[in-house]
Amino acid sequence: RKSKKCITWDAYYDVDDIYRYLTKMSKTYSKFTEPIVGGKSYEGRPIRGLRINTPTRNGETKPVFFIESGIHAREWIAPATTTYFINQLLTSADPNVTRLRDQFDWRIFPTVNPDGYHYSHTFDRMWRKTRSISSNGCIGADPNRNWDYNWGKESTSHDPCHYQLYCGSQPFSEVETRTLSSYISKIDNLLFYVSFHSAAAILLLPLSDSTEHVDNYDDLIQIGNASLEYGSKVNNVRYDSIGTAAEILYPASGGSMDWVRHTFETPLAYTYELRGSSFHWPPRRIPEQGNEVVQMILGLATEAKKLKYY
Ligand code: ING
Ligand code: ZN
Repeated sequence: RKSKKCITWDAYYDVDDIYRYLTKMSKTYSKFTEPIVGGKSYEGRPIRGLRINTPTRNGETKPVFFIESGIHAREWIAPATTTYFINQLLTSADPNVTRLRDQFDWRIFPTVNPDGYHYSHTFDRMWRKTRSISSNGCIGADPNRNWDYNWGKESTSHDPCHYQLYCGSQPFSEVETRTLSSYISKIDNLLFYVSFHSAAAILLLPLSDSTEHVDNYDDLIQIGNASLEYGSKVNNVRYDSIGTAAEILYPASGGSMDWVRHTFETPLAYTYELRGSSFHWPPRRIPEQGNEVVQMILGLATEAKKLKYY
């Protein structure tokens, strides 16, 4: 049975409602948006997204800003803030936000693990993984351990029955990561890759499984700090820290951000862990984090421009 709810950011919505919202916005703003499909899921759902790309005067191409959320099913605040962010990009009259909208070719995918997300809404609130069935009958792999860079090493399990961290039978064993990675491979001019998780209130940089720093680490820190500074002004809350996962959280291999950074040398790749505790965040307070995310992304773009990344 399909629900028919309109998204209003005072509740959490299942994937059908989110997809209907994306379709609606692509029609309302058809002059400069289009529905995009980044791949598909084990149970056959599309990974739907929205491209926002306002026309330029001379038809020149813009750097791509890619956003992905919901790779972990139970982290509901992530898709909620991503759709909130889309809504602000499309409807805000704030000149900072309209300028932000016009500067990039946006590819935004709120729920890249749609099966898991749906399952967390209907059967198990704490579900994290995909819903693929292993040969031994256990269900799901962690889609943020399944990408083909240093696969299967840190903070990972090779046991298909592990509730959280099973990395899959091989790199890209999951159709969601395989198809989404293929979509990403076809993007030219990818400047920003941002992934939203919850709920540690930290900002992570690549690479996640080593304490060695990438060549533009200092820039990543400077741009990331600007982002957190912008965000902190919204509600007077500051994220706890910024750095690589290996240094400020735990070393972890096989995540999307690291594969993108390593494979394409994408200059600016980040993972935000939004706020909350135990993946719970009161639904009526979604706009609070949504507005924070708008400012944090604006901070990223502003500082990156200062450092001449675009
Ligand atoms: N945290 C992330 C996780 O996948 C992370 C942290 C991000 C690790 C990026 C590696 C790469 O474990 C949550 N909350 O899922
Ligand atoms: Zn997560």
